Amino acid sequence: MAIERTFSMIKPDATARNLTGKIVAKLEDAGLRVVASKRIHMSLAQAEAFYAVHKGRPFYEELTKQMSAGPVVVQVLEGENAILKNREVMGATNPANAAEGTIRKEFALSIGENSAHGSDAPETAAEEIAFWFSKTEIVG
Ligand code: DAT
Ligand code: MG
Repeated sequence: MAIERTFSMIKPDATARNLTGKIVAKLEDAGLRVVASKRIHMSLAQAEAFYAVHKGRPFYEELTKQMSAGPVVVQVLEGENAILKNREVMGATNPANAAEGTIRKEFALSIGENSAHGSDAPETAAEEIAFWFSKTEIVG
């Protein structure tokens, strides 16, 4: 299996409840390594650009408002099969469907305020990493 990099974000609902460490611990316990990390407060325009793939969906406005409403922690994770592994540790988008022990099962408040983001494929991982990080900020 290949060593991959993926993009991860701890969302405003989670930073507001001081859950950053608990979420990172779950990722690290699964064998993922944080090779870049920063806390930022994105603008509405940045949220709209980052989530442009969802433009036109009924939840787009709520989503972009929530993502720019408070600080987030953006991260690059590295490890075996990191893209899928991160998605597994996060759990299903809707916390009602998330498996026991996952980030969203334990911490998410709702389908919108679901505590974590993770890239869903190699192409989106590369795009999302490049959206938030320069090459020199990633230290493997
Ligand atoms: P994921 O974050 O699991 O990749 P997604 O890409 O389908 O899910 O959607 C991006 C985010 O948009 C998701 O984390 C929360 C929000 N969202 C998705 N579907 C929603 C819905 N039906 N109602 C409210 N928010 C939703
Ligand atoms: Mg997604």
